[in-house]
Amino acid sequence: MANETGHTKIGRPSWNNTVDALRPVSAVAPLPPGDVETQFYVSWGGSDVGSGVRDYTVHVAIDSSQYSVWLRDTPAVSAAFAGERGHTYAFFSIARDSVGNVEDAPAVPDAQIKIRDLVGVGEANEHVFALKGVVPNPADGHVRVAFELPSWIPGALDLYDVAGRRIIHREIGGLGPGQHLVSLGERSRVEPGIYFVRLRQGRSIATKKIVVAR
Ligand SMILES: [Ca+2]
Repeated sequence: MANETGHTKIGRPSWNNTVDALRPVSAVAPLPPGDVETQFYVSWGGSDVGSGVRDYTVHVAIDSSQYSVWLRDTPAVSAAFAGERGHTYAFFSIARDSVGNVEDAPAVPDAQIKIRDLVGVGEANEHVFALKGVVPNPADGHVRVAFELPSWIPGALDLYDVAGRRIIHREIGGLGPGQHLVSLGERSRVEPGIYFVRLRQGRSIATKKIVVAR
């Protein structure tokens, strides 16, 4: 950048004569369908008129939460991301050019991926409504519940204690047809004891007594 007397203050060999007032543009590339792998590669790229792209800051939002910075000021254009089953991840990138112009955040994410809770493959088959139980059985503190859904109708998975109090509630609307394995104790482990798991989707309801062991 040049000062008033025309002397160059910052010695960038490839960019030292003209003022670059134009912001760069960038985007995260589309992501693959998240049916199987919990780890995937995110890649992005951009361009800039003037001084050129210096680096990128990549943001991520989990399940429609607020965006947070995943990678800050990185010159890289791809990185591995480790997600978890049953969650949706949305990404966008912000490019910065070599004189410090920063791209505006987009109104919608550049790319999104949903990592499904699939137990097996075979989505082409007909599926039924079925609560199969916990895996392993008796359950550990994570209480992984295996079930099958026939449709995309919204539903819920609930865990009740023997006194009938609901301990955990989990929406399962986005899972869709297929075999699923969902952990109810992923945020805080469930104490040992006897519980009831209730699966509900539309008018279908199934309940199973389970044991959580130490
Ligand atoms: Ca520029």
